[in-house]
Amino acid sequence: SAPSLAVVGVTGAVGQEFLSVLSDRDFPYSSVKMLASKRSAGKRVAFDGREYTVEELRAESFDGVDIALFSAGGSISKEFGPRAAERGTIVVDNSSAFRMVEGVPLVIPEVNPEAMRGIKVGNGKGALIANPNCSTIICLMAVTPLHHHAKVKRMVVSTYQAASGAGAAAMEELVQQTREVLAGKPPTCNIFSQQYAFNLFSHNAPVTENGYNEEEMKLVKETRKIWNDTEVKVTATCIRVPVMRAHAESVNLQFENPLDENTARELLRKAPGVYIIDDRASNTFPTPLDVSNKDDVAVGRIRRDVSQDGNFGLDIFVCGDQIRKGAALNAVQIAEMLL
Ligand code: 11C
Repeated sequence: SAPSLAVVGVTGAVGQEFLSVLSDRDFPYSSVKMLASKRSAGKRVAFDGREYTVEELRAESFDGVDIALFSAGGSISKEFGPRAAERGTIVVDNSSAFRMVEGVPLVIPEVNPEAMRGIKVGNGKGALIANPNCSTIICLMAVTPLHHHAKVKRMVVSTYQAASGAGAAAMEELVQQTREVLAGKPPTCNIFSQQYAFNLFSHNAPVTENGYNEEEMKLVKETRKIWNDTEVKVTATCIRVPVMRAHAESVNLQFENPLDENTARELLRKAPGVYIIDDRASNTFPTPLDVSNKDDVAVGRIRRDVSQDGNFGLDIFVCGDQIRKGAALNAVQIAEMLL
């Protein structure tokens, strides 16, 4: 029979996207609980042509729930994720709370589905499964097919990250600031500490002791876990740009084995969830708007890195919808694999 579902953080940007992805993909369900903090309890949300009342999240909320999709921030996940799993619920968690915990699979279905082998709805056992950070998902969707062919030795990532990564309120702040700046008024800064419209800045995640911010270190650590490769060298610089909901990433690759750009293009053409926009003659390459509200990740600017010898280096440019493949879609694809 179809599984019972719960959506935790249902009123947030990713929570709302969970609902539209579940509906778009005709995800089978017998029932669905809409859960959020006390502040949002009582609100109404629409799903599949019906209205639901948002309930306050409690440990008991998970009794009888087969699959819970969480996107309510790391502290809620830490508090309620393990309690849900103890009650027999399989938790697909979008936060960073459990990603690096040993034994918790960190999964991109197109990349490492084997990591969640044995976890299934119907055997009465709960589990935690982590959804990677959006920048990691979007990057590895494009790079993994190349990695499988020629083995990445070193990867240098520079991101151009959208407002949506900081939530619905940040998206509103970008619109409000744009209006204010155009009207000659000082911009309101609530979510970010500095002007965002008509500007860009280093990602707002806290800077750690080594000088990298947490977002950058997620790309380093999560890539190693997902590829099950402790040797791969990864470095990243993450930047917030005034774009609404899709991240862009410039990726420089060094391979152990040769890989020419035509073979790379062929590999990417065949890769699931990836498509190519790479027309040099018309200067047409991926943009955040191309992929906004879309499932697939776009790749372009596929070219040999002239700073490296032979065919051991490539540069690519990748764009992916942060809320969809970067979060909600990836989590729902994980849930589909549980059935
Ligand atoms: C961003 N990736 O674009 C971040 C937000 O670890 O899930 C999500 C942080 C995370 O700002």
